[in-house]
Amino acid sequence: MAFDIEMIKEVYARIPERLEAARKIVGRPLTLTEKILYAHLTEGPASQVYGRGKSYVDFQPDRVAMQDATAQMALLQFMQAGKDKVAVPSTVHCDHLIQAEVGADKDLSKAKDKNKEVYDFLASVSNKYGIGFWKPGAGIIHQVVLENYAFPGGMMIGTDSHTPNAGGLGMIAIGVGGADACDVMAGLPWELKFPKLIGVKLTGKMSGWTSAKDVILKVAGILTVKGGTGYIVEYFGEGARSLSATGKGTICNMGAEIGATTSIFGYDEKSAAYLKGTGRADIAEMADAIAAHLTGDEEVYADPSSYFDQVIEINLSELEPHVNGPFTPDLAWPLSKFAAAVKENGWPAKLDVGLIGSCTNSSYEDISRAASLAQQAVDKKLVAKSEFTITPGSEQVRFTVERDGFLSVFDKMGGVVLANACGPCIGQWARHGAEKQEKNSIITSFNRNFAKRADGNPNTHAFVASPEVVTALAIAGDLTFNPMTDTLTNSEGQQVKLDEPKGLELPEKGFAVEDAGYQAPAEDGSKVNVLVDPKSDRLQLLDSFAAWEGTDLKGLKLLIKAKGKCTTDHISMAGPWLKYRGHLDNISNNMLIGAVNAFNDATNSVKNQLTGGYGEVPATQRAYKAAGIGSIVVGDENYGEGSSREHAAMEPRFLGVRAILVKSFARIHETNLKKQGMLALTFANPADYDLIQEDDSFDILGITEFAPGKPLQIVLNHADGTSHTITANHTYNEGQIEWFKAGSALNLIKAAAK
Ligand code: MIC
Ligand code: SF4
Repeated sequence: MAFDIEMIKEVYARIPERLEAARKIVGRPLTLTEKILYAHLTEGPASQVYGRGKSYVDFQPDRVAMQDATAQMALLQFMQAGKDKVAVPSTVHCDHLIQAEVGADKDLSKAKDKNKEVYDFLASVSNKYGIGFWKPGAGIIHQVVLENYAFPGGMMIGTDSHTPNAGGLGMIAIGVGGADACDVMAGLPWELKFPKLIGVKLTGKMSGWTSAKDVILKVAGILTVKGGTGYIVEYFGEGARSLSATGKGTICNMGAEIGATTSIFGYDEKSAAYLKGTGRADIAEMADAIAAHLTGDEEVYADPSSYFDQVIEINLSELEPHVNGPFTPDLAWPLSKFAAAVKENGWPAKLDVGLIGSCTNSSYEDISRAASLAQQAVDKKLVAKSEFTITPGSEQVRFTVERDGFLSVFDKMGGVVLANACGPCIGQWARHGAEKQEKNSIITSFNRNFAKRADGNPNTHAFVASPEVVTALAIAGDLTFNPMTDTLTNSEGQQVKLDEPKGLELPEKGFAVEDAGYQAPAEDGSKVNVLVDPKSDRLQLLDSFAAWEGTDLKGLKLLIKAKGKCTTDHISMAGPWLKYRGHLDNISNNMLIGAVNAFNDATNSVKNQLTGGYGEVPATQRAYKAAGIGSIVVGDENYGEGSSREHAAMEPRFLGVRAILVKSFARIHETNLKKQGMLALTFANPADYDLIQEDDSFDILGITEFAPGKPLQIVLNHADGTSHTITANHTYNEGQIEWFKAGSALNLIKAAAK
């Protein structure tokens, strides 16, 4: 239906010539990642070698995808860019704003009602500017993209950190902020620092309880939440070829949890089968014709350590199922060690809820394997002890698994099918009793498990595992149950054991769907009006941020010194705040409310240096803004980890924070800050973090000579009259410095359109 065969033909037509140029210039065999990146250079055939981890490079992505919670800001920015139509095929997916409460139908119709204004806005902007629109209920962005748009050898960006899901089908797919999407839709190049490469060699073959999810759960344990920063992860080997395309998608999806720029698998028979299974036999045929270009060179895979910056090897035949958590996705436990970890750490062993599905794990294969366990529970007279929910990733998957009887099996087990949407994964979960903040455990087949993420309760211990393991543990109602070794007592008092899960990669009768939920844009959108009610509390047209005043920044107050993990969920919480994603002023009231203040270990309580009293972070910052005083935010390692939401950068910018000074940044967030005209700085000496005191004010010096590679100096003026001068590094290149000077990257586009 919605894919663009002509565009793919063009991409495939230029690949051979581009790769020949790249091979000549680079002078050695190429990884798959390099092939796709070199085939998408703005400059055309490569004229130079780009340094991994060094060179900023302009790319020309083939497509853009946006989900409703980030599309609002992306499109509000695009509306200012002065263009009639998007320059590359783009889509919007309505998936984040649907709250899970009782079940799919009722929840969906309630969401349509509640979010009408936002959906109407997104539908009309899409219609006007030539953007494909996927209605609420159509599915989750990454699943819909995999089924309809992803193609081997392509390159896309998406305003969501799990965009890399499309790497399962051999595409370089990267999560970005809305401002980046706006650039590409406006026809500008997209800039990325040429990534370093991690090679993951998969040998052997999985069996039994192990699934693709366990590969990434294991990799997350090895690399940690920071370990992928600045890298693309390329998977290869006979083990890789044995995984289904959707299993590969799961692995790439969750590469976001290790901070990787993206992850990718080469084109193989499984990719071809998935393309055919999803109605794209023509693309499979085209890909077959250039198959050698859609995977890394043989020499590379024969001697990976000569070509990758880091190599990991995993033997799938020996890989155990894993459970990761709580509170962070990189705390990896092999199933055989998990029960002991639960007991030793005092985590609640009683499992309250098991949740399967989401953009990470809702393929036909996942659902069929989980259903085979649910069927066993029914056959063996086991009554599931935990609540159980199923979130299909798309209407096409939902329709097909319903047709094939899987949903009715879950129903017999007491499972509730939720809407084809993000739901509990992003805190859109009206979980009854969560407000009591009781200590409890849940397990999901999702990707993230940060504190408070699913239900807002800081005491919910969330674990992540494959849908199979989630289902088995939900049947047992007990986190210490190991389905591979333990038995359960059934309703007749007998001891029974669950057999290994079984499933099918693709439906035997093919996929089916009645209404996939797609709406094509108008051919000529010039007559379409986009209305934003000035009184709306959900949508607000944007004003430009002010240009830099041309001087060093002096007398900035410390707003907060954040301690420990500070993800985008801490900086701009999702859940109840998702409703304000199109209204910058309103959403700014959640700024940093989840960050822990290093001086009192409290959240949302910081000292107001003007009054000496303590107040909420947004209110304190609004007081500085009203007084015309700038401020600074100090943070720890991997600041801004997690989501692509640029609200986490726009809110501080909007409220008058001038600089973010941290030990290290997560990639997407650092770029988002730069795009919005903010100073994103790192401590040259991380121990200087300890010098920052609660009553400090700051002078940032050297901005008048702001230049690539040249550090800035920051004077910390302490309340007792003493001071320290520290060095702050930055990664701005020439172009990015211009964004800073103009006040934002968008201000430059606007100026050029005039
Ligand atoms: C997430 O998984 O955290 C989200 C919600 O999908 C975000 C995007 C957002 O905040 O809207 C992401 O991963 O980028
Ligand atoms: Fe939605 Fe969760 Fe996937 Fe993000 S990770 S796109 S919130 S399902």
